[in-house]
Amino acid sequence: MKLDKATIAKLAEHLENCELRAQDTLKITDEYPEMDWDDAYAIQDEIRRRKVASGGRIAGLKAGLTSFAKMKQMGVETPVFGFVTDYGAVPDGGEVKVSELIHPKVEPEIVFVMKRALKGPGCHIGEVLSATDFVIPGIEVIDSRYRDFKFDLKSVIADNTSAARFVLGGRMRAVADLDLRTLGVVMEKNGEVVALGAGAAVLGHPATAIAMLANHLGARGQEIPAGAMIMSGGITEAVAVAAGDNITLRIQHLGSVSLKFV
Ligand code: OOG
Ligand code: MG
Repeated sequence: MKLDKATIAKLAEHLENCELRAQDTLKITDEYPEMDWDDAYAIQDEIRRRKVASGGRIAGLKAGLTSFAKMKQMGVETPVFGFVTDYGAVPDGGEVKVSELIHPKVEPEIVFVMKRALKGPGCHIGEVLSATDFVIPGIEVIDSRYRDFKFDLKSVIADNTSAARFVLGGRMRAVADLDLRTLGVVMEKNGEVVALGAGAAVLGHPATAIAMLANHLGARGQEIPAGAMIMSGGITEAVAVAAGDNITLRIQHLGSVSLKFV
């Protein structure tokens, strides 16, 4: 760790305020270039602590930057991990108010719900698949607090990996019946196809993202709890949205899920 506790608390408060007020900021490594990975996750943990302390609930976990399309779009090379909150949940077909966000984008994701806890190190996709209760389709709405979505990995980790809103829906399916690598993914904006992919875009197999999360948490003495909902990461590039847009995600065998921006 390169930053002291007071600096971590100050940066967490700043980033959370930017989120709650829908105000952008410059990436924090501009001012604190010495900050390291532990500092970045410590800032994210402090944001999480603040939310729970003020009565919020953690609704799930997320892996991000797990597909080549996303890594290329954002100019980074390593997955990142974060969390989503109760107030981020949007019902299927529901509305997202763009006035509450800075510059939202949507991503198609395969979402895992676990029946058993998972703990690294050494967690592999066999363990992930045997511990998975079901998968469902999800649209993640990301909204980097950094100006023009320009960040480096440490800054985006501190900013809870741009987490903002999410919608889950469609059909829950057991993983034993599916080949998650070849599931076709189609995302539409106002009835037009804007992104296409398959599950293998996420690290060759989306369960790899869940294993990486378990190993990441295991290295810090934590685990994925039983029952956890986990977003495995955008399969395609994220697509910018504005008020008036309708988004529908269809995933082969998993049905569809949608939301509107108002
Ligand atoms: C970081 C969050 C990425 C994903 O699924 O790749 C993410 C960002 O691109 O702003 O959630
Ligand atoms: Mg995502």
